[in-house]
Amino acid sequence: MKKLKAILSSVLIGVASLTLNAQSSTLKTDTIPLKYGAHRTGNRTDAEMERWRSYGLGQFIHWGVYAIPGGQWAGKTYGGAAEWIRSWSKATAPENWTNTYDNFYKQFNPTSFDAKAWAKQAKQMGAKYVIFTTKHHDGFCLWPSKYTDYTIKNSPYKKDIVKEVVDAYNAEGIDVYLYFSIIDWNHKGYRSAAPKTAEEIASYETFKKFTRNQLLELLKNYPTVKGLWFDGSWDQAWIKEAAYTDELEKELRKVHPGLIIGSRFRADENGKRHFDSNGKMMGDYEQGWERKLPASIEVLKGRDWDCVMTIPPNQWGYNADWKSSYIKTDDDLIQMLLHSVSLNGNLVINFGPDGKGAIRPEEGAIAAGIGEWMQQNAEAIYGAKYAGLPKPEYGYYTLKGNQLYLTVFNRPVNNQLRLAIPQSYGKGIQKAYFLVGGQALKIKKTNIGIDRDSNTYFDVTLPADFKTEKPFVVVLDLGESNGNNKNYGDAKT
Ligand code: FHN
Repeated sequence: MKKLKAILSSVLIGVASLTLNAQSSTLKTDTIPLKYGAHRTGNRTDAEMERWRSYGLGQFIHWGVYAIPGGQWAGKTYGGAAEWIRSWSKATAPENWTNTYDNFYKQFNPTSFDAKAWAKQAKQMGAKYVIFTTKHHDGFCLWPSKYTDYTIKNSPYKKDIVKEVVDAYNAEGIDVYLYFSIIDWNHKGYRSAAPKTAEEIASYETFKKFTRNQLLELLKNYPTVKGLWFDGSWDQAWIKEAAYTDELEKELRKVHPGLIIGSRFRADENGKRHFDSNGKMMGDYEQGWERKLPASIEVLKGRDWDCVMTIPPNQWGYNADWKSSYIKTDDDLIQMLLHSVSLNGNLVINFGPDGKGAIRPEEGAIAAGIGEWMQQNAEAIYGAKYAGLPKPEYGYYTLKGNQLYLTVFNRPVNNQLRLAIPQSYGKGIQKAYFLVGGQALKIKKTNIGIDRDSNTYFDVTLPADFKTEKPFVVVLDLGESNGNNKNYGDAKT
């Protein structure tokens, strides 16, 4: 009998190990061997990345010669995003349009530009980082690049705008990230389709060299920058350059330790962007959240991310016409900010200064509105994270240490914030008070009598005489959960 048992158990062990081997070999064959996949990035734990995670709010600035036409020219209106106006189709554009556009730099003289005033306004808004367009798809460089004549140096303004911006923002304690478009409509070697003939390949090589030179130049000229924000990296020509872009990324990181690069820079050898062929993120954070927000924490799978957001529906550069579309309010943007931070992301709000360098009054008012709110409530934003709780119907939770912040956008008519904390959370609410002013709020643990309910309910009472027209923050001090919400007895059914 003993012998039989031993034989049986060895057979079982054999079957188990066969299954395991089969599983691991499946795993093995499922993982695609990659030379240029996501081998360097994702989930960084260094100080630079921790800092990036704590920003909460950022500013994006799209500025270039496209701000001169501002979405219209010669009595005609361009239908697309104002910073794309150079690509106005021949059929609808003013006569000789491309040539007109390519000569705008000769009149680019932004006499109202004041980098210090921009930086002060951004600081007042509460931005912790700025992403600034060094060159957009048109190829016009706002720094005096040695590698092309199409730069600010050859405009009437002459001075290095990137330097002015970097210095002014750094002086306000704001980190700077440089936006850089891979698409460059001005460079002769640039192309969108992958090169095929020897001539095309040679020409594209000049573009690759140029791009590398410019990137190294930017990092050398502005050593305080924290990261590069790549765009226009979707062309087949660029996608097919996995070996080159992988090497270049390595080089950029080497010359600038701590550099932060999002998932838009390069593709793997199978042409996969953002995520490699094995689904791993190819960058320090997910850079695909443009004018959209994730619906839940699950879709993010633990990845870092930020969302870049326009104020009108889809205009990044200056568009003179803000009348024909919905313009987000400061409350809209504060809500998006809370949405982002509550899911571990940063929100970056875009500004498009005009051709003279002035930030339009509407954007100024929005920045001031957000700033006013941030000055009182930023504690719920900077360094705050996903709270590990389901989203409450009143607004958004953010968490820092043992403090849970509830930013209320939807105030209940009965003034009772009923907060359902799952018992599995392991913590309960001990104290509640307004972030602004610190007034203590009445709090009561409530058994609302739902059978087999896995939540503990806390009713926080808002004073009836409390009036506000803005979202407000209630701080909830967490402590050890003092016992589950005892049911009165589950019914037998
Ligand atoms: O084409 C650009 C657009 O003009 C703008 O710069 C945005 C900003 O994220 N990026 C591109 C579209 O993804």
